[in-house]
Amino acid sequence: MKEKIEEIVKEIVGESIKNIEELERFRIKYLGSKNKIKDLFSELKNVPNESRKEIGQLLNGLKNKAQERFDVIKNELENSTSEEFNIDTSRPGDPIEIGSRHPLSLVRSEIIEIFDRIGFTVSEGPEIEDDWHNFSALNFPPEHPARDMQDTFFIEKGENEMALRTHTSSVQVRVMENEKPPVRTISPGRVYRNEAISARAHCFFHQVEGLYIDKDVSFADLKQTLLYFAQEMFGENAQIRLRPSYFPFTEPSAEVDVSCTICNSKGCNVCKYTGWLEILGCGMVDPNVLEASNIDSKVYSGFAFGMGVERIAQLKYRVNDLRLYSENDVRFLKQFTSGI
Ligand code: 2U9
Repeated sequence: MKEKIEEIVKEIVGESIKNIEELERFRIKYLGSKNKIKDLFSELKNVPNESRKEIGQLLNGLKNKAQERFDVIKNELENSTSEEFNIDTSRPGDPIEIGSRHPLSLVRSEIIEIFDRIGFTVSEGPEIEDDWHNFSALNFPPEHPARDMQDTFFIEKGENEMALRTHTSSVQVRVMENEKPPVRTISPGRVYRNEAISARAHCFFHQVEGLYIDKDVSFADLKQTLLYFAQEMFGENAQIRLRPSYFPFTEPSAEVDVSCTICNSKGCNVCKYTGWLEILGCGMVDPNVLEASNIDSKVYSGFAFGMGVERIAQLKYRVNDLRLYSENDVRFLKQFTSGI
């Protein structure tokens, strides 16, 4: 019996306990309801009378030793600054923060879905473009000011002159070159312009441009498509009005206003008391543009439109400082619900 007690004393002293789990294992082994020392206590009745008292005292000493070691280590672990010792595995985990989608992504997706419902596909293309796809094929004359270094970021000078695209119409030139009409597509994407950055202008922004080419496409088709878009985007009471305008790639061209959704056209500071908000540009594709991509302009006609995603987001979320959309400030970004 004495040997057994000594053996357990050695065991208790020799146990290595480095964390809460190991301490708990120690507690169960030496202090728990079915511990090793209790087993020895139950053997006490078999010990001869004359040595029972002594063995009883030794066993009590053993029990105290186990308790002491437990208390000391528990104290050490509790006061330890090391993370490892203090992990409480029964605590609930840290909540995983779910991010939210960027406001421009939300608006872009909404625009894509609206046009998807009337059969428009999505086309994408390169952000670094050649002169043909960004300018010449779109009927920009050689001396057009948009080709100026003041307006466009050129990348390589000389024979292989390349530039950051100034609109995603360049993507649609590629579609016209590669596909036969009917063409019904929208091109969302980032575009670049050589502008000083301010609340109202940025050197890059996002567009969705649309193109529809088929036999007998009319200006009435264009108007109806844009009215459908405005009502899906801004509500069924939204109205549109078209004002004559000019773009090299469309003829006739128009700028499109939507009735002010903020004041119900009564007049407010957002619509500058006009009741109207400018949201897009549009027009019938200039025959020169169709011919440049080998589409017979006597057989086919088409309409096109373009909008700035930031502009729509400004109206939807009333965020006017364009810089906020690209600064990645989490305090700004987390305010937009992703709908998931
Ligand atoms: C092809 C032919 C014509 C796309 C068009 C606009 C009018 C337009 C602006 C709106 C605000 C650009 O983001 S913005 O600054 N866009 O006003 N875009 S018509 O016309 C095309 C496109 C492709 C082949």
